[in-house]
Order: sequence, then structure tokens, then C-alpha cells
Amino acid sequence: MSDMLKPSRRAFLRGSAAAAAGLTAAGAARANGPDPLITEVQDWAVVFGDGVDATPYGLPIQYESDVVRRNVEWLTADTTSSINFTPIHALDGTITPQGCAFERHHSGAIELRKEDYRLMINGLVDTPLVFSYADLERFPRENHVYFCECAANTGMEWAGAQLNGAQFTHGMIHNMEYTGVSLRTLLNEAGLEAAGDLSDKWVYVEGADASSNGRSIPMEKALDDVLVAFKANGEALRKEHGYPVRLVVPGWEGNMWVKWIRRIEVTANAVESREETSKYTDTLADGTSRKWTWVMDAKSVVTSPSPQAPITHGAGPLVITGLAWSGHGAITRVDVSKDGGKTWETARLAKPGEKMALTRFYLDTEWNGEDMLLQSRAMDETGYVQPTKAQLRDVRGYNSIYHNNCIQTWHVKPNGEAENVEVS
Ligand SMILES: Nc1nc2c(c(=O)[nH]1)N[C@H]1C(S)=C(S)[C@@H](COP(=O)(O)O)O[C@H]1N2
Ligand SMILES: [Mo]
Repeated sequence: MSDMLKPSRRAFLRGSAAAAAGLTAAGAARANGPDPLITEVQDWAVVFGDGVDATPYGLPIQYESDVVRRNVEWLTADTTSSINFTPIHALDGTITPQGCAFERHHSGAIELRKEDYRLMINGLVDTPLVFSYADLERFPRENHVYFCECAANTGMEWAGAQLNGAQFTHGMIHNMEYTGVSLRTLLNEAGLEAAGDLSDKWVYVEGADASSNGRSIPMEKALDDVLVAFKANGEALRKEHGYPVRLVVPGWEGNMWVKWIRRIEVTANAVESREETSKYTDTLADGTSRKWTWVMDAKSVVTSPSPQAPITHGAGPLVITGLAWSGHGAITRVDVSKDGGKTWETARLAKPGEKMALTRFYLDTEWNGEDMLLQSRAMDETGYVQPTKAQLRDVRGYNSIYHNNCIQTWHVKPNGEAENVEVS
């Protein structure tokens, strides 16, 4: 279809209004003759569809086959110690289906049967314990929705606009409803008298995979909201997300969310493992490094339009949408700019922000068909405002990688295509 023949969204909207009023022809049909999709009997209306035995466990319909995780080949030397990205440009709402939620492994995703699963709690506890999976199921459970963001998300963008798509710049994030037992419950089961004053104690958590991905977590956080989770979005964790049990550390960097968790040791000091020293540490502008950066600061991104989700209609009604989140609590406001941050409009939050969970925002707007420098800016309940790239570089310089929460810019062109750019 040529552009001229393409019904405009406005004509379509007018057409639907006419249809709702009991009239038949849609705008397009009025302009171009009868619409065959309305006037002709279609194949799908004269045959039987699939029976209920066709798909015991459903997958997306074939027409959605591009809504998949993707990796960037040059980023890592091999795929077992690597990362892929959530197709956030193609999703809506806030819950990430497990099947397309990003994966990050340091030594591949292992296959561990529930029967072979054990979780040990040892160190400065009254009674060291080993739990089986069945043991964990007998403790009171909680349900919470939380985002998990890898500290490296957006890390490739420090020196300049790099990867052309929200999936690649911001897709190291997922948001799921977890079911599990609070870590507090399990630590109390082992008893913390032996630990004495808890204010300066830690837990060291490690996974059953070859990398072990060991991390130290301050006791205050361990006793606050950390979950030992075995279900996500209602079903068992997928293998790649830590089946059968992973740690959920709300608001804190993804690296601490240990998968296939096998041991929790109460310690007097942080272990200072590889994952919390040479990796996941932030270099500052003056060349020194910040020791710990656990909490993921407020951040947002426009998911559509974006490079992989161009505008496919002409001027007129346009839905701009995206995601916002903060490791410090709930998102309270998101602003959208069409002119690279000169002027801002406040977006509509689909629901009030929830603590340490993704928030969906919409700006229902009119596009004049001209260039836009699209940005979004998140604010959280602490009053924190998502910084510009320049503000972040003032503190962190150009050599940082992790914890890049700066404002993202998409250049949307009159033909609807969008490109990753940087504005100064
Ligand atoms: N045991 C173990 N846990 C792990 C990792 C790992 O390689 N091994 N990767 C960590 C990192 S860096 C991140 S960002 C998150 C990613 O979780 P996901 O693969 O479910 O997205 O898991 C963390 N937990
Ligand atoms: Mo990560």
C-alpha cells in the first residue's frame, strides 16, 4: 500500500466512532472502496480452530515471533558468560513474561532438580541448617512484584550513543511477581543470637553454578525485604532465572539476586568477592572507585516510539509510552520531553507507582509529524530526579560502566523512524 492509500489513524478513529454509532463503512473503506476484511468471508471464519489438546503449554502466536530476547555478539567472548536483553520495546504493562526476560549468567544456566536442591545456612548462627525444597515450602509465603536490573544496564552508553534500540540500551531489566519465603524467616529459624550485635553483620550468599556469583549483603537488608523465591509470575522459576530457588533483593543491583542459591553464611565482614570488587564497582571522574553501589537509582526510558518501534502512522494521535523504576521506592512522576529536555509534559502513570517495581507511563499526545528528541525523566518518592547524561558524567567521568541511570534520547524523524542519539 502506498502512503497515500494508508488510512490515517485519525480517519480510522473517525471510522470506529461511525461504526459504534451503527454506521458501517470505516474511513479507509469510504476512501478506497469496500474493505475486503469486512465484506468478504475470511478463511478463519469457515474452519475449526485448534482443539484444546493442541497446546498443553502455550507459546506466543507465530506473528509475535520477533518479541524475543536478543544478545549482542560483540559484547562477550562466548554465550555462557554473557547477557541477553528483554524486548521492552514490544511489551506493554509492567509484568515481564519469563520466556523473554533477560538472562545474565557467569557460567551458563544449570539444570538442578528440586529433589537435588539444598540450601545451607551457616556461619554466625545458633544452629546451622540445611533445607530441602520441600522444607522451604513449609514456611509462610509472600508475594511481591519487583524489578531486577543488571548494574550493567545502559553501561555501553557512557561514552556516547551506542546501541540502537531500547531492548539493547535498557533491556537488562525484568519485573515479575515473586512467591517465596522471606530471608528473615529462614535466618530466624537458624537463630541469630550467636551473631551478637546485628548492626555490623553480613550475609554472604552464593549459587550452585560453577561461577557461584558470591555476594555480601548487609544484615539490615537481609532482615528487611529479601526473599528466597521459588515462583515467578505464578509458575516455577525458569531454569535460566535460577530454578528451583533464587534470591530476590528488591531495588538492589541484579548481581546480588543470586540464582540457584545454595548457601547463606552469616559473617562478621563483607567477603569482598570478585563480583563486588573488580566487577560491579563504579569508577568516578577523579579516577577513584566507589566501594559499594547496591541500590539502583531512579531511571526511565521511552519504549515506544523507539528505534525498534518506529511510528507507523502519520501526524495526529500518538501514544508515547515507557517504563520507570527506582530502587529507593515508588515512582511518583514521569515527565516526557519532545524537544531534547527544553520543555516537559507530565505523563500519565498507568497505576500509582509501586515500591521497587516497574511503572508504566503514557503520554497520549498529538504528533505534528516533525522531528522529536524524545526523552523521559523519572522522579521517585524520595524526591530524587533522574539525571541528565552530563550531570552523571560530572560525578562519574567517561570511564564508568555500571549504574548508568541517565536520561535517554531518541531522535524520531518525520518518517517515524527513531535513532539513539545524545543531546548536550
Ligand atoms: N548463581 C548465579 N546468580 C546470578 C548470576 C550468575 O551468573 N550466577 N548472575 C547475576 C547477575 S549479574 C544478574 S544481573 C542477575 C540476572 O538474573 P536473570 O538471569 O534472572 O535475569 O542474576 C544474578 N545472579
Ligand atoms: Mo548483572
